[in-house]
Amino acid sequence: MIDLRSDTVTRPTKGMLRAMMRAKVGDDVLGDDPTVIRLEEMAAEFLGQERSLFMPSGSMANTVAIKSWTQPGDEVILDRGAHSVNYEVGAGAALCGVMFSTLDMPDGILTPAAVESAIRPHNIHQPVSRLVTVENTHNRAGGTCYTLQRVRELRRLTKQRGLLLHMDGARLVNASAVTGSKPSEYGRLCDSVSQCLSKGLGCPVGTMLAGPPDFIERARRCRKMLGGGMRQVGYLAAAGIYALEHHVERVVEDHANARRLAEGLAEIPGIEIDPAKFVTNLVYFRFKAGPQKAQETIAALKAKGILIMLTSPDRARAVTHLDISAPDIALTLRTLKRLLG
Ligand code: TLP
Repeated sequence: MIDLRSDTVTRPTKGMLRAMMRAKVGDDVLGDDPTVIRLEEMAAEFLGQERSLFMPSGSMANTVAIKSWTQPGDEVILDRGAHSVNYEVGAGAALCGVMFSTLDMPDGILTPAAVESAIRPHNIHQPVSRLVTVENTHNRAGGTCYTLQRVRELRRLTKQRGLLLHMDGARLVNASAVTGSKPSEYGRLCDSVSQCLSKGLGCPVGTMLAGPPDFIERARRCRKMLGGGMRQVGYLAAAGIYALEHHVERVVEDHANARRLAEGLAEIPGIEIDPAKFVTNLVYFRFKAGPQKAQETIAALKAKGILIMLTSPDRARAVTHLDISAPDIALTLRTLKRLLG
């Protein structure tokens, strides 16, 4: 099976499984799981913050970050294509009671001018602009990356105007590999930052949410409220430790495979793609013949053991990861060529 639907589909490697089997565990809700404590210390340093918290998912990390920074009625400024707007089941509204003020950024990357235009004046009639969220890399925009300089500019603006800055860093290690700026350098500029363990880093589950101690204390209570307090979770934390030690640098291989894929797709007549746009592990493309051909092709690929996800009627996403090799990409391209030829 060549599963390109997402980088969330990876299976633990043998080394990771060994680390999980050997983990020393306790009860993390009672605060005494030694492996979780170690992972949280490592991730805090990795993300340039004082403390971190092991979350069950990236979605819960975003919700908990929003809930820990805001009051109901506050406004959160973010890109219209953001994961929190599109794929978190309305949690911002339902669980945090916040309004989303969405900006239309063509590449998903917020500019200080756009954010500034969305900040509300202090006025008794208006919601309070409280939080800016940036997504790095930006999923729906095709894995676009923030430069450190851009985050610095946003940091300056949010500080000046009394707002907070959260980074949804589900794929921050991928952004780092492209820009050369460390996750800790990005993290230091934000009030809170997350990094998923279950995507490019290859863990079965988990996301680290990092920030200052008072924020992490609120986040811990909030995670418990949402039912995300976990018990002998050191077995999963051990996978996270293993991933931070062994799987960070290797994401460049995923980027190289995504590049091979994007360039190969550009040579297939039935496909529309600008390969230069994809610099990380996410590749989006369109079937020129429209939705029916798209569906038929995806089904025919599936019958041959190749899984790709449609993200709209004629648009698909293919994601490279730990379980995808260069020969897998070559086979995918050969099969697609035959199907569309
Ligand atoms: N993204 C998933 C789907 O939910 C779309 C995927 O397959 O890409 N932030 C970003 C930028 C994400 O892409 C995702 C997952 C999350 C947060 C949420 O992570 P999980 O799946 O752990 O809740």
